Amino acid sequence: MDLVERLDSGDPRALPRLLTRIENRTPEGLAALERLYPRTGHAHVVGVTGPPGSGKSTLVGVLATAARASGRRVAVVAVDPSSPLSGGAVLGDRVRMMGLHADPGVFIRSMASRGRMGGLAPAAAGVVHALDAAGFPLVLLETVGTGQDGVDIASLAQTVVVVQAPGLGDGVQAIKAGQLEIGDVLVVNKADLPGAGDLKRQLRLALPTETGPERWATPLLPTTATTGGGVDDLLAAIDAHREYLKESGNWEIRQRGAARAEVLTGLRAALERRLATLDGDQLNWLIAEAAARRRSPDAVVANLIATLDSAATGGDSVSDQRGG
Ligand SMILES: Nc1nc2c(ncn2[C@@H]2O[C@H](COP(=O)(O)OP(=O)(O)OP(=O)(O)O)[C@@H](O)[C@H]2O)c(=O)[nH]1
Ligand SMILES: [Mg+2]
Repeated sequence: MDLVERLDSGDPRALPRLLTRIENRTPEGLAALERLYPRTGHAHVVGVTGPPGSGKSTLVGVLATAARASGRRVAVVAVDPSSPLSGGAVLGDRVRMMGLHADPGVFIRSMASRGRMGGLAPAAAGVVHALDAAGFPLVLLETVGTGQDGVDIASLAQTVVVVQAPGLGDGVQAIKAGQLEIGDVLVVNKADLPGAGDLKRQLRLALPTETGPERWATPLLPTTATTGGGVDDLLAAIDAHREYLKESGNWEIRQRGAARAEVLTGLRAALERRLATLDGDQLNWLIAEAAARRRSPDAVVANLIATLDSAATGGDSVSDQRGG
């Protein structure tokens, strides 16, 4: 039996092994993903993002507990857990503290972001697809909300929860950085700390005021993740957002957006890999030509496309063009 067959037969060891191969994009992992992909599209993927130390892992742990209480199986994926900045505990530690690890209805996976071939986004997408195909109705995806990867990963989610907390600097920073805009649900965590009320007022002012008949009104919810305070309301808001997406037709729109983002990211990566195989490092040579103002960037792009075209049809224009 291969790993997909073992997954289907209910072997609990199959899923983590499959995910390792998918994350590393081995031929076996990619072939498994091809077979699993038609089964995906059913999970509610919820991105939980926010600055280091805002309490994302703690919140994801109590959310998973609340979702289990409602009878759902839950998968949790933490990307780049425990940033050195915050000294936050890794997700696994939090989950162990909450006793979730003993629950077979909870599956937890941590992914490190550094030193990954081809970037984090394709690896995370593959992991989410596999968990979706494995039948988890709810997938919680923790990411630090800074940098391009954080934004890419948010596009995998149907619902994005943006977590802020007092004491991490100015809430206005997050507003300026555009981090709130990707949020379908905003959370002020650490509601037990002084400053939470002020932060909530600041964020409230930054929220769009006009809400048309069809628009989702972004909720702004206080939580105390360490005690579970406010978490039932947060889960209710997440579930309500799913209902809204389904009823408004936005579920399909988001899925198309996610597929589009994944295809374009993959295309870009494939293009870069192909350019890297051109002999004599033509890409860097042409970039140097553009930097030296001997060719325009547009001309360089046209040249590279022509080279890839002719390579695809078996010709070889590389040395000709370089000579000219
Ligand atoms: N007072 C208070 N502390 C909290 C709350 N939620 C989390 N914390 C604490 O904040 C610290 C960071 O929590 P984490 O859950 O690790 O935060 P994180 O956002 O996952 O951190 P990184 O993954 O490192 O970015 C820990 O010491 C938590 O115990 C809360 O509601 N109130
Ligand atoms: Mg964390």
